[in-house]
Amino acid sequence: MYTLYYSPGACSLSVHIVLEWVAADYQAIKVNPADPDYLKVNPAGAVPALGLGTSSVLTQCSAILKYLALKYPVAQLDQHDSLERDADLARWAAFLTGDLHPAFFPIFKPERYTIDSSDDALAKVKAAGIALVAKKLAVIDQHLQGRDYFTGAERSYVDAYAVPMVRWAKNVLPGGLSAFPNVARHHEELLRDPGVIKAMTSEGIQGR
Ligand SMILES: N[C@@H](CCC(=O)N[C@@H](CS)C(=O)NCC(=O)O)C(=O)O
Repeated sequence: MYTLYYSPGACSLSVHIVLEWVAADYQAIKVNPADPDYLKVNPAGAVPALGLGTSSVLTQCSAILKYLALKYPVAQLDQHDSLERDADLARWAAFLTGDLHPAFFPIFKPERYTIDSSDDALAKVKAAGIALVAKKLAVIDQHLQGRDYFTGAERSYVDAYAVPMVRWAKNVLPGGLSAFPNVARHHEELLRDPGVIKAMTSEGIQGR
């Protein structure tokens, strides 16, 4: 049995969704990433972590999602039908890990991005993060034009990966997702998915 270590609504939600999509046998444990006991599981102090039921623990969201997708090929979340599709999936996983996710860090943890602890300085850091999130979402919005999912007509693990981040964006951007109609459509579709609903309900978070 797998053990998912998560924080409600964090990027770990994507692993929770994929565990549902592949119908894995798992337990989910809510943690505070800074808790000293959790640091023994993931010394980086971040969720997600996935215990494999052995002594091994996987960390890094994108790596865990890919692991599950490859482990359960029948779920078809990482189809290897062409080199181009492989590269496309890798590209979007990298974009979410390296571009979109870090754009939120200044919003959620502004004190890490300035040594000025005044309210004004922190507000400016947050504002910079909000502008960056909007810039990254615009790239995704353009890509999703005419596509149901990131790699075309069928869902992949990258679609699950986007769920928590788009949910954050909806909450932190002044206009929500109004400037990103394709992202909004994709997100609303995923929010109707039974696996997404189950994962979110189990984390005690609302879809909206
Ligand atoms: N590169 C890591 C980042 C994980 C990460 O930053 N997770 C956030 C939640 S979305 C977290 O646990 N943050 C705790 C902290 O930074 O103190 C991954 O992709 O797994």
